[in-house]
Amino acid sequence: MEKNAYNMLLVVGCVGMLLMLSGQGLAEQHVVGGKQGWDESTDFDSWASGQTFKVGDTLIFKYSPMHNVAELGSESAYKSCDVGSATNSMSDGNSVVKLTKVGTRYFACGTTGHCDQGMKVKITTVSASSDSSPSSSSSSTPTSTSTSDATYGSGSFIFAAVVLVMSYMMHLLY
Ligand SMILES: [Cu+2]
Repeated sequence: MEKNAYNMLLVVGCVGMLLMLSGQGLAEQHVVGGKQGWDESTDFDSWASGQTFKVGDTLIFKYSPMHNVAELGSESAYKSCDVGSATNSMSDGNSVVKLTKVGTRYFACGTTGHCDQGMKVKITTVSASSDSSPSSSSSSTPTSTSTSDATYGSGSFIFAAVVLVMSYMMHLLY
């Protein structure tokens, strides 16, 4: 009885910590198109509208060899499916794209006809710390990546501390 109560506390505490850590903006991975992946049958507009892309997040394109991923440099190239002007092309079937800065990026399938069939997606990335932007205007140092590294670092430290404390408590209990 007493033990069960302690175990419950431990579980609740642990889950709480994990929620806090995930709330701190740990980088998220977005599998483009969800379960269907990078395929011409996927509705990418509705998929993308259900996602929030933040700086530091990662896109993962999963597809069969008949497809590839071409990154397009402009909205007009995206609209007209000008895959010939691609700034970057990937065809390994499991392409990882890191969202490193705020802005819009355009991706399409380079296989003939696929983009016209709707196999394209527009990704708008927002700031990872939109709710806690720094107040001072003078210190506009472009250190968004190092800031998130620091956050991640302290998060790992807290997590390690929790694991240590928990193992100590488990030792006391049993
Ligand atoms: Cu395709």
